[in-house]
Amino acid sequence: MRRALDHDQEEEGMSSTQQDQRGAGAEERATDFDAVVVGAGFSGLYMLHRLRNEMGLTARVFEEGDGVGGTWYWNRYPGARSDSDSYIYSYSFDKELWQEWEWSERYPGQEEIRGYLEHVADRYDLRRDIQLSTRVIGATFDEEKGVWEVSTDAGDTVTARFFIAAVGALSAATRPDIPGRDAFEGEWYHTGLWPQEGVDFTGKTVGIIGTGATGIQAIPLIAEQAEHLTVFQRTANYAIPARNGPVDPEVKKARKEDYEGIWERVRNSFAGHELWFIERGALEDSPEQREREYRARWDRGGFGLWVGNYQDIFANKEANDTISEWMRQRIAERVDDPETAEKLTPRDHAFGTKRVPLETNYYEAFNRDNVELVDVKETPIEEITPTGLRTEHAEYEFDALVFATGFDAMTGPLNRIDIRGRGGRLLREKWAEGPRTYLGLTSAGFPNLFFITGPGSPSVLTNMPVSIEQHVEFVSKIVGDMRERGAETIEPTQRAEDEWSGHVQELAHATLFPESATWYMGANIPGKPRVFMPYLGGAGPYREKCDEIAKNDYEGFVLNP
Ligand code: NA7
Repeated sequence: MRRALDHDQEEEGMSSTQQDQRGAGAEERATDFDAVVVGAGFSGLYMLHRLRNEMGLTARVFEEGDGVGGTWYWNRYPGARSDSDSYIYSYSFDKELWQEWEWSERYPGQEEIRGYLEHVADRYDLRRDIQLSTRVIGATFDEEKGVWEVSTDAGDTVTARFFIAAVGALSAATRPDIPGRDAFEGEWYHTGLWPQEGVDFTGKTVGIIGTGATGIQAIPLIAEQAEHLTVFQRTANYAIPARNGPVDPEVKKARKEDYEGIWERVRNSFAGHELWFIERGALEDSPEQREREYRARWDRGGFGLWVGNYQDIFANKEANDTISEWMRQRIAERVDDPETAEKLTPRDHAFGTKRVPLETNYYEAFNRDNVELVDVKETPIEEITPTGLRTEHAEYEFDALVFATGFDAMTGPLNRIDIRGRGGRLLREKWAEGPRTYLGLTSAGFPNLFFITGPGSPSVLTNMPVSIEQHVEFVSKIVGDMRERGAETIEPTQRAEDEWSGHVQELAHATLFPESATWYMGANIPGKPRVFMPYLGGAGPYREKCDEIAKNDYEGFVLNP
């Protein structure tokens, strides 16, 4: 209630410039804001900048955290770092910002990214339209008025023409429903909801569940601090060396001089990196040639071995076997104990069909005396106890238990909000069998609702800031074009949505991806529909598709009037 009052006072106290910024005809408008944006991470901050600073619209951003940063606000676990190179894990919309900002290492760490986003919030004067510590709990489309009514856990109810979900794809942290989950009496943490003040594991016995991208970053560092660390692994991963470190000043300089070139290449690439597939099939090369290609990428570190590899490794099992087997050999070389090495070796899925983590000393961590690996497929976790955890074969005691168990990806953050479209229909009910979107951006029956990097868009298969900028810019263009033609609402046709959703599945099922149990498939959440969620067509082609749709008078959309 207090926040609602604050908000009213703020409105009354608006300067004339601010009032001018509301755009022509604002006084007649029946909404509190032109747009409500949910989330103040990479997406929400840029969306606000575009809408308010560039287009002169009014917007309010609601953010659950008590600071900006989104993913980089919450994920403060040891080792939290982007797996994309820092020079492109950045905004590109402002050349000066990109030129001025100095990243200290090849990959940006959590604190540095959060600092960068704080800087962005200040630089573009965004904070005054961001309401922190406020979670959006509901958004209902009023069909008569053509506006969204948005409610928050702080008691606000505001109206807006546009409702923009910049909620992130990996922001709904999940703890698996293991029996006794809440019985543990020691400290427990989820990596995606890490305490702001950090955690000191010195002298402690620690258990960690999960060996995804997060667990793989955290385990070597927790191992260095803790007295003893037990790692509970369900699925072994193929992790690639990150090879982090400072970037050669000459390389940095050359990059700074090639702003246009870099972003032209990155935006039109498949995955939003400066990486390109080898234009041959893996089996067209001799084993010696393949070895050279794999080794070069391995030595360079990073995603080159994943999204810059032979073009057929994602679709042809035999081609994929060559890289999967090559990766298994690298693991065997690095882990001293053959039994532990075998446990760490993935044999149940094809390389690259699960998100490939980057690592720094991950495999070596298992050579330490204070680290133990438990394969929970072999010996399932039966129960979490007040003092630790029990598997089929043994009982473990811990001072602290870490859940590196991931997220209800892509749909989770949206389904946690009661989003009601035409006829009061709930989005999560519409999506009961899996997400249905047009372009991963909109959904039929939910006018003026936009998802930034939603299910059905390239998003998580790409370098996120690149996809985020494309979506934010496309949404801005739609909103601008609507203003120009006097349209009040836009929504996709059922047919366009069906065709797009079918296209997303068709592309996925032509590859090996759906055969692996991944969060891309919803397989990490019991009961979640098994539907491949991201769009596999590539960021560059997707961008072209969006541009073409806009040019063709918003083909697949209905604009009203
Ligand atoms: P992930 O990649 O979903 O990893 C979660 C890990 O937790 C993974 O190893 C899971 O095993 C494991 N897990 C989940 N539930 C259980 C249960 N019930 N028992 C044992 N182990 C379990 O999440 P991350 O946070 O690592 O990474 C998310 C994304 O963030 C990442 O892909 C990047 O894009 C950034 P599983 O593999 O499902 O068998």
